[in-house]
Amino acid sequence: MKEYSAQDIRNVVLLGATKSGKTTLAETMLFEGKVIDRRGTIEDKNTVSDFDDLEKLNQRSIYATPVYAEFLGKKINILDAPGSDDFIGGAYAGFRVCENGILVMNAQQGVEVGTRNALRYAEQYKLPLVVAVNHLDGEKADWDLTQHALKDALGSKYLEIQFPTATGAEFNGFIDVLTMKYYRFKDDKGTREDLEIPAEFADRAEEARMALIEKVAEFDDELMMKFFDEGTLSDEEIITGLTAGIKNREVYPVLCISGKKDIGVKRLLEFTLNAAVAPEVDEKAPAGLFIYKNNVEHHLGEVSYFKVMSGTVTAGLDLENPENGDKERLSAIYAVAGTKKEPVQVLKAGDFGCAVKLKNGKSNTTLSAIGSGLNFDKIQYPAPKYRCAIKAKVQQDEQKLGEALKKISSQDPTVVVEYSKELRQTILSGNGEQHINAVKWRINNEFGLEIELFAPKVPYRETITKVATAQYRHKKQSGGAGQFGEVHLLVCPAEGELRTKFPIDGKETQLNIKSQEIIDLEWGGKLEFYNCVVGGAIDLGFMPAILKGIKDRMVEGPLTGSYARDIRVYVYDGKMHPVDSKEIAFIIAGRNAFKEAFRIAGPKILEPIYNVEVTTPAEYQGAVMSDLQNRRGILGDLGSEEGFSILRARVPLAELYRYSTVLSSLTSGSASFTMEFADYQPVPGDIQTKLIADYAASEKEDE
Ligand SMILES: Nc1nc2c(ncn2[C@@H]2O[C@H](COP(=O)(O)OP(=O)(O)OP(=O)(O)O)[C@@H](O)[C@H]2O)c(=O)[nH]1
Ligand SMILES: [Mg+2]
Repeated sequence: MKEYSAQDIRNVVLLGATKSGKTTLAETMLFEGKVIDRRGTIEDKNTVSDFDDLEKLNQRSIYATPVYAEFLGKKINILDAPGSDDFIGGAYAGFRVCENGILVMNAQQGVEVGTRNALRYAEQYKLPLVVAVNHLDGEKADWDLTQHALKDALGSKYLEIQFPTATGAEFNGFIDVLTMKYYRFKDDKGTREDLEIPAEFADRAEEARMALIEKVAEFDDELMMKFFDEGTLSDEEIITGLTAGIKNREVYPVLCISGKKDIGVKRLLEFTLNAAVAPEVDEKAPAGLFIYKNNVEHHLGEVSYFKVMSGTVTAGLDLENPENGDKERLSAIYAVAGTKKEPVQVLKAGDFGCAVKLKNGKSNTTLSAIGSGLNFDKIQYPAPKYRCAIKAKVQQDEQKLGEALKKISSQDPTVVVEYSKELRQTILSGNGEQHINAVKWRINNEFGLEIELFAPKVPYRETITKVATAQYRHKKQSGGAGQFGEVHLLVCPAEGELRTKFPIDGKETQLNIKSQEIIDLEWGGKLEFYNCVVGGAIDLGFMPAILKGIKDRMVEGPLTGSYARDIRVYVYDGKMHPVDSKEIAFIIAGRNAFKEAFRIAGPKILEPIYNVEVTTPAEYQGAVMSDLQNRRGILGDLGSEEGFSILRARVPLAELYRYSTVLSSLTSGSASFTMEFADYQPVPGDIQTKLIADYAASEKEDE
């Protein structure tokens, strides 16, 4: 392969709704670029891009796969991203390493949620976009509807470059108003005739060309003057204006294709190559690469896919990981088109490649020239939306499962695994249920482990609502040294002003605070501890032991074993023994007195509440709302945005398990949502009764 410098490299990510035809288009681009001489299909499971077992099984892309083609003296690196929201991590890699996007649309579906999401990302990551309307050969393809919906979605950025002469089975070509030609196709191998525009399309073509000229004149003052003077622009001027408009993201040009029938794909490649921006990099600077993906592949082992961010990378080069100082030799480097890996000697800044069996080869890692200190920004993935608990079917596999999960999440950083000490569960999070099911498949098939996925426990909290007192005497006489400690304490909710007057044993009693400790608990909320002991009934030295006993008990609240919070404890009396009083005795006495007082102080279970924000097409607003209410959600204010409703609600976490899946089926996959922890609130009485009964039953089981 020729060595390419940045000015001859274009990096393009394929975006768009799932099934819009990105992988099929990538395949056809490879065919047109003569990288392959036969096209595979999704149905035959033999495309270059979807080569992973899981992708073949699901007949959809799950990872972003790089391919390339050499065309018009340039190298185009194409990243075929997954369209499904469940596998959106791959698209995020694309935003990080590509300077351009092609938004693929399905003319049989119009503007889909996936299309809208892609448009949003393009805005956010400032990607110049070319829109390819695909599936025009499809039975249900409708150009007018698609065009209409696109105009709506793109607003003033909409710019028609091509329109089809027919759709559906008759789709065999289109009019291009930039070249003013009619391109007609004879077969599905891209064989093209370049013809004059037929008379019946002449007016429409003229009209679209005029709109094009008017639009591009806006992007350059000189062009605008010329247009005012002469009423038109030359081909060259149109291209100058158009290229500027695309680069500045002032227009999204719309082209026509069928990736499946190889209609318009070569023209799309040509157009994109002319319009796309080159990477802005310095090949003379110290070498540095950024790994945006890694994967274990048949016969190769671990493959790390990278973009050269700076300098020149050669086979045999020594680099280092700037984060841990590890040295790494790139013994061989490859240009990649899916499974096809061609060894090369040199890859210059801006180019894509891969290396195998690197020690520091994980996604989101920089390798750079030793001592250069170069460290490139990481990919910022979206927060996971689906949580579940995971365990091995057989206990002995737990360790192997831990290793498998570690491997999977290092390859796919949108898979998040954490052990919750509080819940005593391993929590697996991802972008959606399908994403998690894909993880399950890998654990079963690649690691040979059987697992169970289930609803994670809810991190409840416990607190009290009333004042209560209790006393406990711990006494133990066993042969020689005995143990003795007695504690009298009072508890009340840690809210409002600090009280010191309470009825104790039927008598209004004034407590004198000698010392205090206010503790911010690691699990949220407070413990306030007041020593009010009079007349040296308990030595000051035993106070830490009493506090320790109380804290121990707060780790496992008496109602459901959840953390307790927001409690004031006043130790006001007790007893010692001159010989047998020791720390352990006061730990036990403090713990038990606290437990007893807690039980009679109107204990309450608190549950975590989340702020949920759902964006849904307005037609589903009612369904989404009533579903949120069924989840004990309290609806907040309602917003709207171009046909979409934005619903906000406070919803208990306990009701949010599998919410992404349910929302998706309620809205035919057209809504998206975010959730964020808000605060803790008391659970309703009936739920409290049930939680206490469940806990009591599980405690019995454990005995
Ligand atoms: N009729 C028709 N079908 C197409 C065309 N392009 C793709 N398809 C079909 O549409 C389906 C989805 O195509 P893919 O290429 O997998 O779509 P994708 O955008 O990569 O989908 P994800 O990987 O899920 O994001 C397959 O069955 C293709 O054969 C096209 O131009 N015309
Ligand atoms: Mg795909």
